[in-house]
Amino acid sequence: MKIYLNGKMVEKENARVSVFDHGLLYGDGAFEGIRAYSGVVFRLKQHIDRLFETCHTMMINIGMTKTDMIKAVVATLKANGLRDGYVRLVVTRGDGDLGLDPRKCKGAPNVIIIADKITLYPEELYKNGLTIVTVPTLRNHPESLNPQLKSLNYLNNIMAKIEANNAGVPEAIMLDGSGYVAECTGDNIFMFKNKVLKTPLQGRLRGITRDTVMELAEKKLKLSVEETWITRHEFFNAEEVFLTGTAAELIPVVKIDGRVIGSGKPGPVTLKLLKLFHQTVRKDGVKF
Ligand code: PXG
Repeated sequence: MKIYLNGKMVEKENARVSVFDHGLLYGDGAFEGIRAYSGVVFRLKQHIDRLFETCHTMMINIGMTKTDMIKAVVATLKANGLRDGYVRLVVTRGDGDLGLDPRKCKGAPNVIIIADKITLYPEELYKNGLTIVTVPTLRNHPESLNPQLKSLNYLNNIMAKIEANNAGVPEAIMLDGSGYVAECTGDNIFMFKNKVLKTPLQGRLRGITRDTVMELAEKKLKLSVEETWITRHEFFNAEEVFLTGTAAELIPVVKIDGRVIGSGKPGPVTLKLLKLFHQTVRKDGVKF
């Protein structure tokens, strides 16, 4: 396996960063999870825009143009002979000392690109739908660490994932500080009821799959789509619920906190959107 590390392709065994890297010491960095389908990197430009926005807010100067970054992602996929795969792009503050002051990271940030095969939820979960629960760990307050930042600080999502594991379910709903549904640990959440598709307005990452699904619902299915504040009660009483994310694509949810959702089976709108999503991923992106 070849890894892109600071402008060079290196073997996995030699792809190493310093123990003084502030991504390791403090979670001081940003990342993206990107997918390639049959030689098309799905919405790569949007992923690179989000990475640059995260780094801009964190005041990390990546030291590369967006075009160079797009080329580097494609080069990594090619170097590994992958037409379909998962790309993890990581930018850390770089090497500093044991203090948290980012000014001590005087060199360039570390830029790492890994391209690998993707691990997915088992097929039966797409057919039968997920059972999920709400966990006690809240999503970050936007003025603490804005969930819009895809930073290397994922500990609260990891705590929520541990709580999901303890409950024996594959994903978990995280609420925001006001008690509204924010998102799941690594996926956005949608509900469908009375011909309206709704998804949380705040407290969540602006997922690229989420944006795509909202566009498909409006343009192709002519649904009205609302970004708004949504409580658990509304999710419990939805006709359909599903999650979106780069890894999961669209996955139906059939039970939340013991309440059956709709018919208890993946709903027609979810299945239509999943089909439309599969049609769009091979067209909408950077070809290589
Ligand atoms: N919410 C959160 C908190 C996420 O981290 C999404 C939603 C979905 O966003 P996209 O842009 O992918 O539609 C994410 C992103 C993994 C992994 O397992 C995936 C994510 C986060 C962390 C790890 O590789 N998903």
